[in-house]
Amino acid sequence: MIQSSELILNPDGSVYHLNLRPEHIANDIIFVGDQNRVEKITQFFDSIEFSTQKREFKTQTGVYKGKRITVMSTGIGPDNIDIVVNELDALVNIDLETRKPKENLTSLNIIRIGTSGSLQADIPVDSFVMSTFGLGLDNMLRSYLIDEVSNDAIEEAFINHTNWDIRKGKPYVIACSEKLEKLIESDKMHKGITATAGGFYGPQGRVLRLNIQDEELNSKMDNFTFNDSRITNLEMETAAIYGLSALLGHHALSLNAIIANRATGTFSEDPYKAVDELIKYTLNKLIAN
Ligand code: R1P
Repeated sequence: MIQSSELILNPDGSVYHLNLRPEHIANDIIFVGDQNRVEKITQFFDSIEFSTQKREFKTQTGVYKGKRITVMSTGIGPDNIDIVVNELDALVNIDLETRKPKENLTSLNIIRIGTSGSLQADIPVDSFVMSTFGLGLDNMLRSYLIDEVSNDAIEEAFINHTNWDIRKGKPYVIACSEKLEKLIESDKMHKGITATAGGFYGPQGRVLRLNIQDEELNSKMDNFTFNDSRITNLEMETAAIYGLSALLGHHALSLNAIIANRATGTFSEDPYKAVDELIKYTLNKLIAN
């Protein structure tokens, strides 16, 4: 039995941070970072059956062209992903009455619709990137036993290529769900490795008033290749989503609208339009499932 200090439930039986009970979520779940993006998606729904919000975690469940979908905001960063994915998994795979893991486990389909900065000059602002792998620079996942889901070969190649200072923790690499990749892919999508940082400024190579440990890291990342894959973009959630999903048995795929190009120093003139296009693209691919 999982103690109440370990799996915290609210008085109404909902999980502690997400404020959700099992009946509130669909099997297909879209993650966004920004809580204001939730309604940018559900505005296209035929109906909405449930809405809630606690802190940055806003959730709406409804139906889009006959398919029940949950949309939720994760806020920013891998630490929030630890909360969101563990609590979602508890909703489907732990009996909240007996506080015991269920015998028959459920696999959720999790798709992130995010924004991100491109590291490649030829992946321009307003384009879309699908993450074939998440490269975690953030360490969150290292609290779990990850050897069975992480890709050692890419990890080692990246560590050697960048001369990574291991005092920052050891990068980890996790693949996307092949099932969701096949469902969502098209010529519109760039594909590649998405690097996930544990912060926005120093951890992504931005220098304002503080010196950073490796000023060359972004340029070393943009010329890293492994078996024809390269690092396309840098954001703050993908590797953590892939890692926890793989460990818990869920399918995950991360899509990002490129709103900044770090290689050329450009920013989208209309980032909302790019995100909107990615939302419509993803919803229509999802209903083909
Ligand atoms: C940083 O501004 C945030 O934007 C990006 C990063 O991953 C980080 O969460 O994604 P979202 O727009 O999906 O939040």
